[in-house]
Amino acid sequence: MKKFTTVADMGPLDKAVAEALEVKRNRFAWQSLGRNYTLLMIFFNSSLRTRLSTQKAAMNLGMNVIVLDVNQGAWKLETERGVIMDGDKAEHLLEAIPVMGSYCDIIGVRSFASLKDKAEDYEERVINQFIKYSGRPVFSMEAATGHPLQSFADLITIEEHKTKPVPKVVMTWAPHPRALPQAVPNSFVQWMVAAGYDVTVTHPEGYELDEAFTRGAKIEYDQDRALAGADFVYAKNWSAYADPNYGKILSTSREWTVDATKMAFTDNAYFMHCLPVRRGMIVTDDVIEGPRSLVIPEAANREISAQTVIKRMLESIQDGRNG
Ligand code: AN0
Ligand code: CP
Repeated sequence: MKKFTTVADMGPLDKAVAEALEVKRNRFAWQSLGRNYTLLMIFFNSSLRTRLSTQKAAMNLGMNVIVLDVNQGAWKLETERGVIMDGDKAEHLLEAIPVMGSYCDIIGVRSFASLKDKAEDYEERVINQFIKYSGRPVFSMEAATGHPLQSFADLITIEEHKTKPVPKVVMTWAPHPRALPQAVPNSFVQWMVAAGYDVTVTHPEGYELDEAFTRGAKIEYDQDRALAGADFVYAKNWSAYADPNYGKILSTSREWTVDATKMAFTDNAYFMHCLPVRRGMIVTDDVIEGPRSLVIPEAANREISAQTVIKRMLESIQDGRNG
């Protein structure tokens, strides 16, 4: 595996899940695979889970890990080409990327959408520059339009808990006070459709996602109706995708908050969220603390999804060197 930014990079999902579950059963079986290899994790944005789980995953594989918070201690980076750099940015990404690549073997990048320029966000300019100029395998730790390590962990979690071959998975928009990217919902729907589940997306009008990601899912504007018979409820906020409101908050209605009344429409569904979550906005305390909440095992599976991806990258580096 040379890059990991989307579900297509993963190959067949049944194989990927089987490999992940093998990793989970014995996560220290590949301790010599990563020996003397270095992972560089680059954060343009905050993180708790991705930072810790990915570092742990690399350590399970015997790797060395370097973590860089670009906005804390590094030079401020210019990302646009052709600008006169007479402002506050001391270094260009086009030098910084190959320099960073020279100190490591694999790179993980977290870089959220600006939510200002839709074309730039949906071109995935930042992570694509890392892919192009670093000379290293690159994986997304949430980029502008996707969060595949999260979706892979979500898939593993559903596979561990489902009781039917084709569960009904409902992703519901829920309110949040700040404008959030579409990365998590984009990836989640894409992965769930690719897994062959029965997928419904529900949100207020105006919150339609890019069809490139939702193709194959049902869209239902009535949240109660969408939740009927659900086996898994995945709550998430996102800002508007459709023009002219790209990146804007159109609603903060707490009628969309997932509470016990909403969960009662489901078939005793499990509740999921990628975290971090705002209680009282996205979900009520009783639902997230309840016996059907999977948020903690879901977060724990981030170590497994990351380890599976990094393991595949190490294997292809070594295949290349041996072949
Ligand atoms: C981010 C988002 O919604 O993309 C990260 C989620 C993993 N969430 C926040 O910024 C609160
Ligand atoms: N779910 C997730 O990616 O969390 P962090 O933003 O804390 O990494």
